Amino acid sequence: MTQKAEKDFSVSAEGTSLAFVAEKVKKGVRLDREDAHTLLSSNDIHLIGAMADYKKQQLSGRLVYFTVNKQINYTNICGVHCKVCAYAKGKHAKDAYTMSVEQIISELSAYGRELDEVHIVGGLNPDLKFEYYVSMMREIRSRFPSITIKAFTATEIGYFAKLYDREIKEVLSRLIDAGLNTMPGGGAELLIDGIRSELFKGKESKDEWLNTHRIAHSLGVKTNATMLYGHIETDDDIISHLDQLRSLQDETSGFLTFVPLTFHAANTPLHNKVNTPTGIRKLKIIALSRLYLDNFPHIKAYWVMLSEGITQIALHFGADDIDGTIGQEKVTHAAGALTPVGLTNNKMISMIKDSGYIPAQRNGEYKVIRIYQ
Ligand code: V47
Repeated sequence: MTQKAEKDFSVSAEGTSLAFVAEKVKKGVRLDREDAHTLLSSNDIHLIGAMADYKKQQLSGRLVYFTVNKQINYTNICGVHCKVCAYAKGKHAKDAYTMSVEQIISELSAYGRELDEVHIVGGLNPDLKFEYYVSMMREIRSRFPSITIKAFTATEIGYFAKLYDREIKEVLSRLIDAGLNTMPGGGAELLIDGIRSELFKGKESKDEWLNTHRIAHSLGVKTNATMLYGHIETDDDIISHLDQLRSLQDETSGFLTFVPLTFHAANTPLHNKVNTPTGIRKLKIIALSRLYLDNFPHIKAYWVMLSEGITQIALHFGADDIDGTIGQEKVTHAAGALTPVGLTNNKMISMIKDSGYIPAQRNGEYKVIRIYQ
């Protein structure tokens, strides 16, 4: 839905390269890589925010979306040792676990009928059978018929295909038949093979990650895409990442939301070896995402990784979604996140209202459940 932005923005820095980018934004001209570099290297934070907010309001008006959701991490056992991860365990570790399908149902049942979405993701555990995942989908669907099941990153789907010797299309089709609705955007990390082999050894290549999303889109499954930043990447790597996602979206229109993820280094091999992004850097990344990914309907400010305060400001820098209540977040908290592990519905609503926007409660496919005027 394209709407007219409520207000235009004025350009304070006439004649600069950022003013040139601003003119393109006003005219609706697609940004190129050089424009993206200009945005990332500029300190005119007010103009960057105004541009991104203008674009956001063209796409979502004054609505900001949130969902009442629960994250389920069904296992922390993982055969791959990503250097960014503090969550994965070897199978003999004393705190290694795998949830049974009954345990998953019982965790969800504790939330009654209130949940709009369940977000399921886990480690690459070689000891689980494919039937475990199928029955997980089937049981959740039968017990919670109207919930959106957002499950399994492209990394997990690719792993299932290899482990169980099936085509990706077949893996996805079985899971869809059993109840899967959408896929989360995890595992994208940075779509740069050099970075993948340095930090994410053993994970799929960037083209494999993209191709799994291509196949999901061809089966009618909408997906998200993430980007993990704040480790060893350059600005050019970030722009390449966005560029590849924009091209795939031109081809399939299957992405719903882009989710920039801020790296947390505690308890990982990169602890004390990287510079944590500053607040301004986080806001520039959100704004760049909104402006560059002109074909993505939504940009998510993930409060768990940004902090609640920066999330509210991010709503003025192009984000139109703050994810959900979550229940109990584990992956980022294992890596030192200081945010709460979950938030209440009322907190979500007040964060959005206090930022001057209108909260829209949604399910995982962006069907609006309630607007809080
Ligand atoms: O894929 C791992 C990242 C992702 C760390 O699709 C880390 O709506 C920061 O994908 N510091 C999982 N990040 C989370 C994710 C996600 C979250 C919220 C919404 C959606 C969505 C997706 O977390 C992993 C990895 O890229 N991650 N370790 C860390 N130390």
